[in-house]
Amino acid sequence: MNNLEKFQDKWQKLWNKDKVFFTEVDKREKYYIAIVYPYMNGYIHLGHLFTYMTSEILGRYKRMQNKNVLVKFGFHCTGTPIVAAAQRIKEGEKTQTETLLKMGISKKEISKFSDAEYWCNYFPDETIKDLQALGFALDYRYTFKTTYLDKPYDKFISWQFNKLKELGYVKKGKHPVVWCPKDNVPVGDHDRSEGEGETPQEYLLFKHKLSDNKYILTATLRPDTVLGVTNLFIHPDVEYLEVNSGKETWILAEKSFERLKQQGYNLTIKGKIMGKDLIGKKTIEFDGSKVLILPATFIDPDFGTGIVHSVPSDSADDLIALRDLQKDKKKIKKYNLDENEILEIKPIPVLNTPEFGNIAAEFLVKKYKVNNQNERKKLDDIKKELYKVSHYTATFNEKYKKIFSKNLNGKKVEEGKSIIKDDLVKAKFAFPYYELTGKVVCRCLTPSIVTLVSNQWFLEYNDPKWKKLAHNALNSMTIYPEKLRKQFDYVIDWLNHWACTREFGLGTKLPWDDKWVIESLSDSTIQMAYCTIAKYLENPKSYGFTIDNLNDDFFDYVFQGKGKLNEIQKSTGIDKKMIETMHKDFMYWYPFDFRNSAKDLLQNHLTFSIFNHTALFPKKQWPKSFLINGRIMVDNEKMSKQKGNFFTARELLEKYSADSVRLTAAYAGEGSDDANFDMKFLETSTHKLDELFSFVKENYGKGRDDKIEIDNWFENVINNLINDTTQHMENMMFKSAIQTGFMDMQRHLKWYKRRTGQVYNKDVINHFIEIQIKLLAPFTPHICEEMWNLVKSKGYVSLSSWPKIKKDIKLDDLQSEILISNILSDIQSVLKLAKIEKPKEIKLIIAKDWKYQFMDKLRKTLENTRNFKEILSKVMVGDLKQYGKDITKILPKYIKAGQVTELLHKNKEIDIISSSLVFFSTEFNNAKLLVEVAEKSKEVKANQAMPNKPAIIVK
Ligand code: A2H
Repeated sequence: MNNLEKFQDKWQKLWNKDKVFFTEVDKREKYYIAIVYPYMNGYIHLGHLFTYMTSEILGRYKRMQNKNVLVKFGFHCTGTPIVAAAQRIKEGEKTQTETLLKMGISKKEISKFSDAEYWCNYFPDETIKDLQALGFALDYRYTFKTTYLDKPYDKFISWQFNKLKELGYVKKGKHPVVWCPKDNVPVGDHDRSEGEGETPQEYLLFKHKLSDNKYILTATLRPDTVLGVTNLFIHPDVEYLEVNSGKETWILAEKSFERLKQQGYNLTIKGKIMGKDLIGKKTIEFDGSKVLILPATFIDPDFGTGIVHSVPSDSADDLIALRDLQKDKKKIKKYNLDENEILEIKPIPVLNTPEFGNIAAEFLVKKYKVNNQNERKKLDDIKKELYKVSHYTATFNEKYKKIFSKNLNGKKVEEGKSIIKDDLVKAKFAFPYYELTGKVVCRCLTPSIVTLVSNQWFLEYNDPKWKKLAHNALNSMTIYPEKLRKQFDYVIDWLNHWACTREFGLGTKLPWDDKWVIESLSDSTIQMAYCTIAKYLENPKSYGFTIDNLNDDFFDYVFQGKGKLNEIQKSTGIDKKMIETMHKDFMYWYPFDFRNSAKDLLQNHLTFSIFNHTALFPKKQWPKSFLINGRIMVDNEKMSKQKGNFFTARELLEKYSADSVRLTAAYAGEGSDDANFDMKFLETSTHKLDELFSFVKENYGKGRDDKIEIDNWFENVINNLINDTTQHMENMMFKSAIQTGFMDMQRHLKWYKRRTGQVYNKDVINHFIEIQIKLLAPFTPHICEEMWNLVKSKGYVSLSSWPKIKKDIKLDDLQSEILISNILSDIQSVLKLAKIEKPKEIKLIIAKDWKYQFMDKLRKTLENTRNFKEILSKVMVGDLKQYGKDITKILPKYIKAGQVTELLHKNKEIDIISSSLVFFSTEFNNAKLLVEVAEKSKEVKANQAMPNKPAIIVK
């Protein structure tokens, strides 16, 4: 056991014994941090650890700012993964058994894991052990788990869902859902091995009449352009299906036949037909017009129905395919088409698009210089650009005056699109159809499909009223980093009906329909409110009450201040005072101030949390801030079990001290870019921290009483670093905080050591040590407590106050050391040039007076111009005129550099150098050091001396 490990055991025990992190409501300002809870199918790993460290550091920092800090920690058990894993153990499945064995669970114990509930008790207990071993500053009385296994939490979720239902935010309906055809369940974001964030997108299928009861189907996102159809495009070499749907026959591609069946259509295959066999035939359109079926190769047989209706006025794909054909006489002949008829097909203007005119596609095809339908990149770019512009800015032309249930002439597409859609559906010309926005694979490795489920319960995230509230809440929040705010806005807009129940899995039963269990992304949205009173509800015995009769009235009172206390006391059997205390605690702690997670929760959990808060709590209790962190890599590689760089927290703690692991994780990254856990840094951190400990032990309270220039400098450096580190902490930039608060502190200490010959000023070194301990305390608390104890002998650094700046920073003190370190490196260069290893004498020659005057003038002049002649004329004035020759020689170098920094005055320079002669002498073989001014020097080199850059002569 090394030093660090010894300290960590000792301090963890003491924190525990003295209840250092016990949290109670008090008079101080509060700060509430809500850590995202881990899923309880294993031990926490480095990924968790990295995310949690942000909250842990912040909590310790806020505590040192004398805030009353509550940190939430819970355990997520909801859903099917645990149940499925337990089932696999029951069946003796090999991989699952091995997974547990690899975790270090003994063979004897494995059989216990065939019970899902066992997982939900085992892993929370073990996670607490891990967090304790890592030195997390948590009050474990506030922890809880999800599902019916935690009775009060279960009641709380029932309350939440009853409330949401009352508000009209949970409804039964028939909506498209991402579905696993093997497991027969919705595939939520958390249940996917691929395709997080992908959703069903709604298209309309148009029915183009080919003959009595026979229709060709096409898919579109743009029903608004229905009056601009000029023809259909079909792929000549694709085999299509003819399928029966009731009395009708539909022609479509095979994939779309399967998808329609999955979406609930009763279809049977009747026959097959090649695309080319349909070319030249005509269909009747919605407005009664007849259009030709033509060949095109840009068509994807796996997407939509594999057939497209062409609107060359507003689709660049369609326009260019039409042009390709019009130019291709061979093809026209091949398919027996009438050339004149083909040449006559022209785009039909239907929309007016600002800047693009009434045939937008033509405008863009020209702008992007598209030559043919194979230029996919250009065409895809146009597609994206035009879709947005058309939707938000284009207006319908006069053709839309009479056809639809409302006069749409002059109206915006945005307003009219849904009217057209509804009319087309009513007229049975069109019907909705769904495709996934991208590939989704279930955790069971089966590709997911879209299916329409009825009788399912949905959270109505599509509700415009609710969306508006969510936007309002987001507007009032701080988002770290700010650039991700846009993404939240986007997700709020794009979220749709959310299937919030499952038929099996662990969870809370839907209170009014107990065949359903609430799924895992829906039972975790306002758990932060529950945590504020978890101390009581999870430990009712210690507060002298029972939770047997918790009901909605109870939660109404605690969270919303509604209802009559007397009656609630009666119905729950909980004393009025106790209920009132819980209400007060909640009001004190809420809202939560901070929550962070990796990016994958942005598009679901974090956004859901915003939605649900706006539904259930008043504005002043909406979330305050979210931070999105990157994912952790190990030595710049993705963490993976195969690569052997996947670590659980306990694996790391077996080999390294908690402080080293914490420091390395915190130093891995900041902001939302992926972070890198550097194994070398981890190795060396032990040594670095040990070294710091020895230094503190040897030097605290020792040193001289008199103060010299370098002491002032060091105090100022410390001030600067307190300032910078505090700034970084405030901005949640913890890697930068380690850089300034530890690395830079140590770097400057090295210089101070060197400059003082390790004879420190007692007050200054004491001050440094105390500040260093405090700046590091949120990151490496164990060793910091030990050092604090060494120097202060009582109290906890965890409870001490964050350092403040001692006095104003004087520029001179910092500059003096820059001067000394520059001279130091200049002497080294001169020695190297002269090939002298052990100098006997070093002479420093200070520049002549006029040069100081000159440099000052030059510095000011350079701020305005870099013109040689102009500068020369401004500089060569008064006394300086006589040095014209010298000045013209030295000027170009400074003009090239572009600026001159403010320099120390000659007298100050001489003072500083003179007081550092002993230092230079010890640095260079105890050489004799001499200083002289150039005016009195006989050395030829004296002329080279410049202000703050003495000439150097070595012997
Ligand atoms: B759109 P997204 Cl006026 N192969 O309908 C290639 N393209 C296909 C297809 C297939 N199998 N099935 C459908 N599409 C086209 C009208 C339209 C469309 C206009 C303007 C833009 C536009 C008339 N054609 O699409 O990949 C269909 O053409 C651009 C948004 O989901 C369908 O809507 O973006 C569009 O692709 C859907 O493409």
